[in-house]
Amino acid sequence: MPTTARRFESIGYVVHEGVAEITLDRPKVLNAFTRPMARELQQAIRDAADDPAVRAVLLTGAGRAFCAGQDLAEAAPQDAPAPPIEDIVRETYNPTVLAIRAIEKPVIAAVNGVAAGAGANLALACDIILAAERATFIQAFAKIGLIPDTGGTWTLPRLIGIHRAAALMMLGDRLTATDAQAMGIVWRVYPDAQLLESARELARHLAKEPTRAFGLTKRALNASANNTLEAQLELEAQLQAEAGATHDFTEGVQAFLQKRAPAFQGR
Ligand code: T3D
Repeated sequence: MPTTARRFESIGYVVHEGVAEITLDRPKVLNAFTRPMARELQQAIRDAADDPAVRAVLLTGAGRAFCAGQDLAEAAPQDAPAPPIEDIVRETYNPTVLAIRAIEKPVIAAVNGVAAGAGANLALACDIILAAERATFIQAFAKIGLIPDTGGTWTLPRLIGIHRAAALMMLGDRLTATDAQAMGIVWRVYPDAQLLESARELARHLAKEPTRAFGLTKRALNASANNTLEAQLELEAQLQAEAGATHDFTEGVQAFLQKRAPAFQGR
């Protein structure tokens, strides 16, 4: 199967076997976010959304870290006035989180090392989080007098409860991958050397599944945060109508009745 790649400065973007693999690639500063890197990541997610050959997305980091959050040299330059902090949040993090939640394809985070500040909350925005044994998650904002952003105050209390979220956010403790798994943040933990191949395997598996239904599942999960049960039940009925009209539904049922493996096409 052909591999396509797009050139960016601060991220890698490769499409292979239905998977867009995006690599945060500023390893000297632990893949810390600059505005240009965020713009590239947002473009890469748009590319993945628009490309029918892409049916799953994998997000990881180059080198020993996943992402150390905001590049503090950019946020607080020594030789120039600091840019308005809220502009950084609005331009760098908010659109990135919304893009990850909006793309109707599964997004897997392969957290290969430390995920700090916005880097930790970027991982939380993804659909499935895999982690290397060496990975750690740090709500590092407390250490520098900021509040958690990148959607962390929305996702983390929903995942682990408001009190555990508050403790992590106020103490800034390092959470190990196994503790994050025990709390329900991480789906699976792998030995360091096996993480990337395991994540690729999972992404390739998802890319062959009924990915249109996964997109609709994601839409339902996104909406569940604000819906009443009644509204959510009605949304499920509407989305089920869309799923029921797909090739993949017909194929899935036929394959079951004919006792063969289904060949899903994501449509
Ligand atoms: O504008 C705004 O700020 C609003 C947006 C906020 C969003 C946020 O993400 S705020 C939180 C920002 N992130 C942090 O505060 C984390 C800072 N980094 C660390 O605490 C540590 O680096 C880690 C715990 C992540 C890892 O520690 P360690 O000991 O494994 O690595 P290190 O030696 O600290 O870092 C290695 C290099 O990366 C080092 O550079 P050097 O000395 O080799 O030239 C270090 O300065 C650089 N680096 C790490 N994190 C950042 C960074 N450079 C710039 N910005 C970073 N965030």
